[in-house]
Amino acid sequence: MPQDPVLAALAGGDWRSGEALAAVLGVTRAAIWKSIERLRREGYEIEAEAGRGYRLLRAPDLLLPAEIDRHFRPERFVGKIVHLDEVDSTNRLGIDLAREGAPEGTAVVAERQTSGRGRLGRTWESPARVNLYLSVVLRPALSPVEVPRLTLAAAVAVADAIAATTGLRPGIKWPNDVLLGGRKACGILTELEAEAERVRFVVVGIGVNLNAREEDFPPELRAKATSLAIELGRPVDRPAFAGALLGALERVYGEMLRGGFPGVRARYESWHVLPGRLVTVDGVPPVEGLVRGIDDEGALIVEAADGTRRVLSGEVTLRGVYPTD
Ligand code: BT5
Repeated sequence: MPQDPVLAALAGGDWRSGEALAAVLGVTRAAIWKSIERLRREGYEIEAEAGRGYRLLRAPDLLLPAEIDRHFRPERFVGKIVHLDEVDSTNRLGIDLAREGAPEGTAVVAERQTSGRGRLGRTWESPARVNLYLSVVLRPALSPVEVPRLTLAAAVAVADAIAATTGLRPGIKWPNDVLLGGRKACGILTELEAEAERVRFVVVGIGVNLNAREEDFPPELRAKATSLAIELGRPVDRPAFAGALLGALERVYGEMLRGGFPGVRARYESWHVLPGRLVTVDGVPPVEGLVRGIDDEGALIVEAADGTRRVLSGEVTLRGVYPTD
């Protein structure tokens, strides 16, 4: 999405006169003033002084599309970002937009969710203005059974983005929890609409705890949830992280379309924390054993007492990572 031209012209933080802005952008000075007023309403602090013009002092700490755009140059994705202060669920809105024909890469971000969705009807805690709640519309040429691999690929994108922007070392717990220091920092929920053999669209929903403090989580979650800020001891730049994540997602998604899951498997394995651990995977009956790793289809390989098992879905319980629900 093209950045706001006035904002782009002020981005360096230097004084720019109204006259010069109007000339460069080919609009009237009144139009410049209108843009300044709109940016201020969005929370930008812009100083104005007679004779000198305008100067950008501070961008708001919000996930505004213009701020995310500064950290994301789309190649495959359409680059449209819908930003809301509050929404029930970014996935719900993403699905509605996809049904209306939203192109691939359309993203929804919100400062707060009132009904953030986890898997299997669970809830995703979504406190206001501290984290990232992001949903991206994808239209991959995949069959529905291949879609869970896309969720694994999204976990790789999150881990890559965390490592690249903070230097922290995240871990992925199969299938798609991203952990920091053994606690959950991110959850991914992929929803899709499909015909028998063909996916119509996929909405990949990603919740990343960025600047949440312990007290932003309900008490029962504090022992098993964390955020980038808790781990780093300082807040992170939320729009910069969102931009980095969109870039990582676009890259991993491209690799997935070119080479299938085998193309991202090695990167997944580099973050995976389960190999060599004893686990129980729920199901009827549950599978218990030693994790060997994953295969080319993203299935978890577990060495059980009665032989090697391929697990395609389920909740993994592991002592010492975090207590399960
Ligand atoms: C997930 O579910 O981990 C998927 C969460 C996906 C959330 C994103 S936010 C943007 C998009 N829009 C949505 O409405 N959803 C997606 P699951 O594996 O079922 O894990 C849910 C469990 O994680 C809960 O039952 C809690 O125990 C725990 N949990 C809830 N909120 C959390 C948080 N903010 N941080 C860490 N753990 C949390």
